[in-house]
Amino acid sequence: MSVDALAARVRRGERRAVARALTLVEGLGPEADVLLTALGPPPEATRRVAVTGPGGVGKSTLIAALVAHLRAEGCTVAVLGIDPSSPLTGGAVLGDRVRMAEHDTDAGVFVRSQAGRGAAGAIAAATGCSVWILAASGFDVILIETVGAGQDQVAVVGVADVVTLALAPGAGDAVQALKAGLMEIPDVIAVTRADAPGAELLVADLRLAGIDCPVVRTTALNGGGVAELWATVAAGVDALAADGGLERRRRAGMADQLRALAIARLASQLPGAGELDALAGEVMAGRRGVSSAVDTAVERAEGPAG
Ligand SMILES: Nc1nc2c(ncn2[C@@H]2O[C@H](COP(=O)(O)OP(=O)(O)OP(=O)(O)O)[C@@H](O)[C@H]2O)c(=O)[nH]1
Ligand SMILES: [Mg+2]
Repeated sequence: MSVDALAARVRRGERRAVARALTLVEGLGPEADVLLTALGPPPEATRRVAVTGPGGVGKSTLIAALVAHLRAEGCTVAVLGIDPSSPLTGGAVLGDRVRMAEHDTDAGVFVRSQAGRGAAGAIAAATGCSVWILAASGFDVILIETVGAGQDQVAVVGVADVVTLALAPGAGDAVQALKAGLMEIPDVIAVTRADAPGAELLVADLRLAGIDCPVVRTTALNGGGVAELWATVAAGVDALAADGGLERRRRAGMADQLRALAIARLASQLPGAGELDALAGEVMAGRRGVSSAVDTAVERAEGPAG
């Protein structure tokens, strides 16, 4: 099938074409560029929402509840799960599939898991391209699940209009990370498992720490707080859209992805360990300075990039 034919089928929202297009862009090769160009800019109205947070806090359960809420409202939804690269949490993929099973036969829901292995920049770029395709195929809402709560998250969440941080009772570490500036302040915080002891303590903790973004308590298992969470998230996107901030934010997210990819490419083009070892020897023997050795390393890196 030609790329133009694939693009046309993606625009009609044909599921198999969407799946194929996603596989294509995950490779980030030249065909991905051709496909995205053929698709053209996707509709702007699609809401792109990240749900991020430490492992096991209830992100997938919350997303399944959001999907149910959105479907009841008549919205179509695509879910993009970024598989954790950590072997410790690698089992989450299957769990996600099981929890989404109730939506399996619903044509208004599309679920895709994406490998999270590789450089943060590459993951973010692949996610950005996937979001582009899902938006082009006409979904009203795209939900992106990512595990993590540190700086490695920043690049991935850059593809979202609104970032929801999910925190469960007992998430003292995450509150510390927020306070210390190790984690970007999200747009919205969902305190998950609000039925469990400690939820009020966590909310109080966040307030004490001076974190002033909206905080919504959710009990995804019975749908509690899910409508309120969606209303808060949607209001966040609408507020951005109203003053032109949405376009700026999406462009900044794209710039972040390009920067991360460029850094990853340059890093991969640096001379190998042997060459660096030889340069180190010259520096240590006093034959040249550190700065000059770095110049040489960078010159050699630039070579293949043309
Ligand atoms: N009591 C209670 N348990 C919940 C709630 N939401 C999720 N859980 C439980 O929390 C556990 C983890 O839920 P997941 O949705 O898989 O969490 P996750 O953040 O997606 O996990 P990873 O993808 O592995 O990081 C499961 O056993 C859920 O049943 C809730 O609202 N209340
Ligand atoms: Mg999950």
